[in-house]
Amino acid sequence: MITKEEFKSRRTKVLDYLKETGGRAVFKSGQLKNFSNDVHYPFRVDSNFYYLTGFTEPNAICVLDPQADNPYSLYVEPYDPKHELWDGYREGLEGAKENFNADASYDIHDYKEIQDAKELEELVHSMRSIKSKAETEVMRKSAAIAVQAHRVAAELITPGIYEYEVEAALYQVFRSQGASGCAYPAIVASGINACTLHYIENKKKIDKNDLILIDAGCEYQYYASDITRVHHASGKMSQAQQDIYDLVIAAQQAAIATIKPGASFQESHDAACNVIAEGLVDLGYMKDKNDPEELKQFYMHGTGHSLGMDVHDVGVDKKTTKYVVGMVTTVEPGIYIKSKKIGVRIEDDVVVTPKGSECLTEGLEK
Ligand SMILES: [Mn+2]
Repeated sequence: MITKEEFKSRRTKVLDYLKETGGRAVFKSGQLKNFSNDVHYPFRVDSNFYYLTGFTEPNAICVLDPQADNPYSLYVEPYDPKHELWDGYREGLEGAKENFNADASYDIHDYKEIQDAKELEELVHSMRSIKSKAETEVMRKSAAIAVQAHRVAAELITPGIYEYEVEAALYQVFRSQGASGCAYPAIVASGINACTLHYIENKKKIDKNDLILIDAGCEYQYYASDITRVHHASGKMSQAQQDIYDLVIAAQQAAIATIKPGASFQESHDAACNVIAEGLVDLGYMKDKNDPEELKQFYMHGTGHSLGMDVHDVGVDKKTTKYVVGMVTTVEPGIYIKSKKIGVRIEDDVVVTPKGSECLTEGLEK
């Protein structure tokens, strides 16, 4: 759990920055989106807004202004008994002050657009890229729920069931363990579907010879987990499938071994690429292990991305960023061979520690 004090210390950092550079900043929680008629999509608060306030209602605005009498103002929907009957409780102006530490609170309908507001996205993103102890603990829980879901899904897999049945089992675990749901649409891709990187239709019947790629994670207290595993429908891989699987595992190990403070995202990617290229040459799929274009036919995505409140989290440039203690990254090499209906990706979530790294999804069978 993130404490009120931690939310406050984040705001203090932004206010200190504004003290030095001048101006004021505005953050918005976001708007409800219509689904049909009077029904809305489930609301999910803007990550930057939540990061600074802990407030999760739609149509709210946070103003940070170190020159003002009240440096932290929250504009919110007022408490409304009629709204409470239909759509639930609102904190209102009182709750904004009492429960969310606002120095002042106002009716959102009285808000006038601040024209000279500063764009502090870069600052907040860089703050978000380094996770505190409390954030790491929340992410550990998010990861633990996802690990459990992947175990249940693995048990379920058998020839003849549909991909969506596996998806439903994942979701069942997410919700029953207190996660709000999926951190991103779950991928349950059997056979050739695994070669479509973001396949989310999940509607095919699983064939007895299929590999099944499951890429799924949950959102727990606004923090994501992101795990990929690959299973065989009947439990016994063909030689070709096994060769590719083993190669991806080796690439992942090589990439994880590079992670430590000061090393770069690019170094991890290069390590995975080297293992995969060499292996694919040995297996006869590639001719030249030093030809990046040839490699891209089989491995066309990055080896990892920052993970946090957003599944593809902010504050990291994969080409230039160096690891810092507290960063969390996925490590997810893959190989895709359409002609053989083989798609393998293995993904774990790793936090950078002073000595190297710690895997938050450790222990989930590969
Ligand atoms: Mn991922």
